[in-house]
Order: sequence, then structure tokens, then C-alpha cells
Amino acid sequence: MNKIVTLNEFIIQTQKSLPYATGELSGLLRDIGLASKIISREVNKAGLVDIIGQAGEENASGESVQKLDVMADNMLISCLKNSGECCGIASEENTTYVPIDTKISKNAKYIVLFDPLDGSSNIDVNVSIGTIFAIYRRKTRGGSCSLEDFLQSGAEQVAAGYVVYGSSTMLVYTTGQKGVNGFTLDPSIGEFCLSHPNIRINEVGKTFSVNLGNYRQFGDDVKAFVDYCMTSAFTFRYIGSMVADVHRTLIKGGIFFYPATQKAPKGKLRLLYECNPMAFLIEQAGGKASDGTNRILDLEATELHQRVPVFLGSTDLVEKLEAIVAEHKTAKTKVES
Ligand code: AHM
Ligand code: MG
Repeated sequence: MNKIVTLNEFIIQTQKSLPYATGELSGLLRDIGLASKIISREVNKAGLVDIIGQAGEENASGESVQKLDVMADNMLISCLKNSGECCGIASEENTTYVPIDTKISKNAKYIVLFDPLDGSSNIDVNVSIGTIFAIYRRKTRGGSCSLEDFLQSGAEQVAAGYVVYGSSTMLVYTTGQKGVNGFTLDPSIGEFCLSHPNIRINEVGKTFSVNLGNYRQFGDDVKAFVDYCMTSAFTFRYIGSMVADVHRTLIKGGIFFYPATQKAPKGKLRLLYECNPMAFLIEQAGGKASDGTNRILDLEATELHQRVPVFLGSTDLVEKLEAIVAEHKTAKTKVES
């Protein structure tokens, strides 16, 4: 039997190989691993909602039943509070950031941003959903954290990852060193075990993933790219859960995109909670992530819930999309001048 490497062992081994590491980042990753095991357990019970009660009701034991996304949010916050390595969090579920002002946490050097349960509209139909997280060093020095600690560009991420609650639960993360590694939860021992070491994305992809129902709402450049994918007889896959769609893109190659639409002129997905962490992972695996023109990781963060168009995946397809966007821009400028 091959030696099993658990997530916690892997984190410790990685920390030992970095002479300047103090263990705080490792502690944070372990906290997130713990929270996601508990979220996974609750997600797996979601189908039992008729038996254990609807959100807002009391369950058989007289406890109030929380909506899964609220439960996931609370679970992450409480696990991150425990170890004192994080001075504040910001979450897609909350309108603003939450400082952790306890004695042990308020001078901690990291902040964490997350989308606790992405794709939650898919819960009712038993389709994969996920958690996405990003870790940054704070900018301010000690004391209560502030907004500027959270409004950093994606290039400054120290670590990022996601957990996909699918046919099995997997946690995939990167620290920008030692690649992108994936761990599958073995429910019988309650441990994430290294199953996908050093994930590399195919440079050339043949699968595209986008909500095609929005086709008429896309700009002409994105329509032209979709037409290119169709005439190239690419495979089309769209789950409608970013974590699951990006996970497939990472493992099998291809491109996932959520462009601007008439209804969502800046795109639907959020820069800080969804696009930056996924862009960091994709780049670390050898792929590319763009808003059509600029690298996602270089975009300036101006507000916590900022939305951006996003195109990420195999380098050849993202570059093809960028080339089509640039051609359309040039043609438009010529017509206007
Ligand atoms: P959410 O954060 O409200 O769950 O929305 C994000 C989700 C992503 O997981 C997914 O890529 C996208 O919304 C799907 O949107 P659409 O239904 O418009 O295709
Ligand atoms: Mg989301």
C-alpha cells in the first residue's frame, strides 16, 4: 500500500521546507480543513431536509435549523477564530468585513476572504457546490484590521484554494510554492488524503464552459469566441457551480468563463471571493486567468463585493479569447475614428 499523506501532514512537511515559515499560515490552512470537513458533513445531509426540518424551523431536538450557506459561513468564522492566526475575515455572505478583535487574534498577521458555499442554488438538486478561500498578509500593523487589509490585488495572495462537495469531497490549494495539490476526504477516517499531487492544467484545451443561455446578452467579442469554440467542435460542459466547473477545468483542461452580460454588465462573479483565488490556483497550475484584457491577479480591488468578467483555464484558449477581444476593440476604434 502506498503511504497515505494527510492534509495536516502535508501542511507540516511544506512548512518545514520553508525556513522562514512561522506556522501561522499552516494553522490557518488546518482551520479551513477542519471547517470544510464539518461543512461537508452538513452538505451531505441536505437531502434529509424534509426529515430534519427546513431552514428557520426547529429540528427534532429543538435546535433551530440554519440555511446551509449561513451554517458554512458561521463554521468558517468560528474555526478561524479558534486558533488566533487571523485578525479578520470577509465573506460573500456578509456586507462588510469582520475584525476578530480577541486578545490572541487582533495582532495576527493574516486575513482570510471566502465564499462559504458557492453555487448554493444547486443544493436543492443535489449538484456539486463548494467553498472558496483566499489568504493575504494584512497591510496594517497590529490592532483591529481595516478595509485596506482586504482590498489587495490577487497577486498578493499568500494561499488560496477551494473545497468541492461532489461525489467525494476534495480540498485543492496552493501557497504559490510546491504547486497545486488536491486532497480527497476519506469519510471513514475523517481525513483529507493527498490524491492529486502537483496538478498541472493542459496547455491546450478542448472544452468550454459558460452559461450559454446568456448567449444573446454577450458582447460581440464573446459571441465570436463562443462561435469559434462551436465551429472547432469543442466539448461543452456547464454545471453552474463555479467550484465544480473550475475543478473540471483544472483537471481536464479547457476554459471556464463568466463574461459581462446585459443583465450583469460587470459579470456576475466576485473578484475577491471567487475570481482571485481561482485565478491564483489556475496560474500556479500553469494556466491563465483574464478579464478579457488584463490578468485577473493584477486588477485593482476597489470594493469588497466587486464583480468582474472572468475567463480562466488552458493558456491557449484564454489567449485565443484575449486575441478576439483585442481584434474587436481595434475594429471598433477604427469605425469610431
Ligand atoms: P453564488 O455565489 O450566488 O452561488 O453565485 C455564483 C455561482 C457560481 O458558482 C456559478 O459559476 C454561477 O453563479 C452560475 O451563474 P448562472 O446561474 O448565471 O449561470
Ligand atoms: Mg459565490
